[in-house]
Amino acid sequence: MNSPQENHTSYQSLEGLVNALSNEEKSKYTDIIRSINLPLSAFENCCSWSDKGYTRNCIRDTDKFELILLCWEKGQVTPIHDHGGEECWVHIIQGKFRETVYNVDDLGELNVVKTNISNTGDVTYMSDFMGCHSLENLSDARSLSLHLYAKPIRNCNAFDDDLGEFVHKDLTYNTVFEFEDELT
Ligand code: CSS
Ligand code: FE2
Repeated sequence: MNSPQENHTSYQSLEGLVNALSNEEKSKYTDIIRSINLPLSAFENCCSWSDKGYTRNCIRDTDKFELILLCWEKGQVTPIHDHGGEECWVHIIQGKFRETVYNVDDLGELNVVKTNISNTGDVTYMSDFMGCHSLENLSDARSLSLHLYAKPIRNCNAFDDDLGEFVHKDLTYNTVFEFEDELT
């Protein structure tokens, strides 16, 4: 069997990546997201940072998919959350992350199913049938992760530690990137 690298070119620009995601079927998304080999500089205009939490920076949002760059200060972490019924691929652009996967048992208790450490270049996949998860920047420095959702996630359920239950959460962007040929 051919490796993804043999089947697909490595995407040399963000625009090339976005075009591939627009033109290909969802069944190709795992191969595409694994083939990304972009320099850090490709993402520098998409970054924003906040002491309040990781930031969500939109690269492209269509009816079919959503590609966002998450920017993490040291120690920042997501709440435990699901993915609104959509598929989620994560490519670590820079840094080291811990993913903790949970399921909810018959009593409504959250149980850890597994933890997974990802480093620069690693790709992970998540979907609601696998449970819910949290992601944490374990690096001693800022980190970047690229997230592909198909279709886009407009909202999800996130665990509220104070309430001890999941709450509905609308997902928003900190920044929206515009490609040069789209600037007016
Ligand atoms: N689902 C989270 C990131 S961890 S996959 C989000 O989109 O904010
Ligand atoms: Fe997630």
